[in-house]
Amino acid sequence: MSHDDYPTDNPAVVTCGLPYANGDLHIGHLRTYVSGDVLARAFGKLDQRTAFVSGSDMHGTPVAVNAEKEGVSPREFALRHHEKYEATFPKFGIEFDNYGHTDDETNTELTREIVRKLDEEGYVYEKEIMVAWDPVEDDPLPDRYVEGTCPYCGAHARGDECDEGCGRHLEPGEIEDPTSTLTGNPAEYRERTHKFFRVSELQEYLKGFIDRLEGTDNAKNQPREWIEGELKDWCITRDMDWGIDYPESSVAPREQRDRDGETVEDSEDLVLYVWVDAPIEYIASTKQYTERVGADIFDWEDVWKDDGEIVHIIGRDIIQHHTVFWPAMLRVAGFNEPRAVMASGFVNLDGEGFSTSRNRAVWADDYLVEGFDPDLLRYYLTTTGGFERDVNFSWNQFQERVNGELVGTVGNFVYRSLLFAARNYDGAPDAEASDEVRHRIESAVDDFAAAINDYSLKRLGDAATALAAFGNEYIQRNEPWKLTDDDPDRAEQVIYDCVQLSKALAVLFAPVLPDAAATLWSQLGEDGSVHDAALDDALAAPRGDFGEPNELFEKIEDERVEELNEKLRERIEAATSDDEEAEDETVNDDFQPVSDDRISFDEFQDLDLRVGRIETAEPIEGADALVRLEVDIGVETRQIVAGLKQLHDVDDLPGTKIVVVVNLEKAELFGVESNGMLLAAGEQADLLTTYGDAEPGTKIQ
Ligand code: B3M
Ligand code: ZN
Repeated sequence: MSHDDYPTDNPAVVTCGLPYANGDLHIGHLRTYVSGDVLARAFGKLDQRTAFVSGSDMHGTPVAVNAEKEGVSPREFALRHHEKYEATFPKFGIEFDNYGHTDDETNTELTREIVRKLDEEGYVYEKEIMVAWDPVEDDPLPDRYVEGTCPYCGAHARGDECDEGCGRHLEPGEIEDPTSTLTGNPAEYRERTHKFFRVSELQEYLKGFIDRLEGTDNAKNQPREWIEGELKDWCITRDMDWGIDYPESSVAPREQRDRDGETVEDSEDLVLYVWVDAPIEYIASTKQYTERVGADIFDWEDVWKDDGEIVHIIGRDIIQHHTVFWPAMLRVAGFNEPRAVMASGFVNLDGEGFSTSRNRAVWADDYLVEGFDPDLLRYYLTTTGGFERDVNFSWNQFQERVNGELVGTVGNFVYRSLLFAARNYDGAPDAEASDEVRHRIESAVDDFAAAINDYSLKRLGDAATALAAFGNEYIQRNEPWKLTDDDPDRAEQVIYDCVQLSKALAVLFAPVLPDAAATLWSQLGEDGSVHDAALDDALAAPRGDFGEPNELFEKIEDERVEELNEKLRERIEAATSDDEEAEDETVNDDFQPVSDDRISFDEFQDLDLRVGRIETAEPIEGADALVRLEVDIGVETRQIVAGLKQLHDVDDLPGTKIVVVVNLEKAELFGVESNGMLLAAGEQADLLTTYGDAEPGTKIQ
């Protein structure tokens, strides 16, 4: 089945992945929300009826762990962050039609209803499984309470997600060598009874779904491997008390056994896994919107139960949840399936990942305090790279894009056009648009609509910037300032064209640059709001009178950029030295305790460790972190797969000397054979190398 082009007669819902209500927002987080807002506004331009919704993700261990560290209740902690997010988004022009949260009544009720339905349809069963437990504290260790090794790729992983390696969702009990993230205690496993959703029975449905799915290529391709492989059932309950209770309020039998098989008293609660109730907020938030505006304006059931266009905008690390578990739930519960999933790359800062703990971030609040217009950041995030690609942010690159494109191309064109028009004609001269300009605007409008249908926000922004570049070229080529005396009619014609182009720019830029487009619209003396104007208005006649304009964008000076870079450096240094001081005073409890079990020298000798040199390195397509390396180990060249992509610049790897375990059994990662393992320290995968000039092949002893 292929879908009709936008605009369709059906209502649409554009959603953004729900932010966990557990910390401050930085500009990297804003990428998906800005993108959602741009798409929703662009749909509006096409006259596609749209609701733009999201909400805060209040439950789960990402919130519970941080609340516990702060010593406050998860509800109080999450609500505080929720309120902050709700206030921050509009400051970046991100205007949700509804922004709720997963702990509110609408979502709680809807979640219970949907889970009850899964149960009634026979898609839920109970199973006894071994789950991680802190034996010292006698506490269960669900999801982010535990970390260890991914059983699929060997990377360091969180309890429910291989966030540094293959990106897979991990089921309870799957993680190897688990330790508690709070106490550092090595975990043990205990038997518990949990509820499972029979995702495996939906394999045929999901195969069809993924063929129909639109959006970005990563979201359409990456899940194939999971869907076509062994599709496992999904554990939908957790040993926690923060979350939504399982609808029947208790799961029987509730007893648990300790290691010796003794039954011990059950003091823990069981709630739904956060990934069950989180996406349901997409529906709940739409429902709240309907409750507010009335079903005649927007009916949530039309979209979710009848024919609607559901578009999810998410980070690429949560593709599996949105293309496997979520459509499976929707299917069984009798709801519509998503039409498209757009999965974005991450945002890096000066070439490295953002780091909340190292204060290595440009915080949303900092950006606003610096007094920059949100439009500048929106433009940068939308048009710097394709949606799937990681985008690098640096103040220098930011300056370059703002000064070059927004000030130099867009601002320059409209300012000189409107100034000339105001001074010579008090507004738009009396003329009609030339064929050349009319056709050029028509083709920009076509590009804009095609970009929406291809889910390419970059192309959408580029269509407008290219039109401004044409405007500059047009005014330069026609030199109206030379014509006013000799050929006044021709001068009027040229300037009218420029005013028409400016009006088209206001319409086309409205999704990406909502503030600047609104300013331009009023500079043009147009009635109403540019945000209510349709795409066709790009070609409607400019209204008439207007006075001298102000510049739309302000140039960012070099000194300003130096200042901003300096501030960032100082902040990172301060955070790093705080860390060092803290480490000096106490034993660093970030590290796992050293095991009491010793190995013999013979056992150590079994390990064949060699010096290697990376010859080539290339990212493995579809895998978030994995890189395929060819490594010279003296006696031969080996192919090794390692989780380095997000932590190192892949192009810099060739030539690096490394340490390789050469007698490790072969493994297959993402369908690529790995013949050996390289050694690296810690989460940043700091590569082990040699101090002197030991040649590849040299044995390490
Ligand atoms: N709260 C955030 C994340 O994993 C998570 C998204 C939920 S979307 C339904 O990126
Ligand atoms: Zn993995």
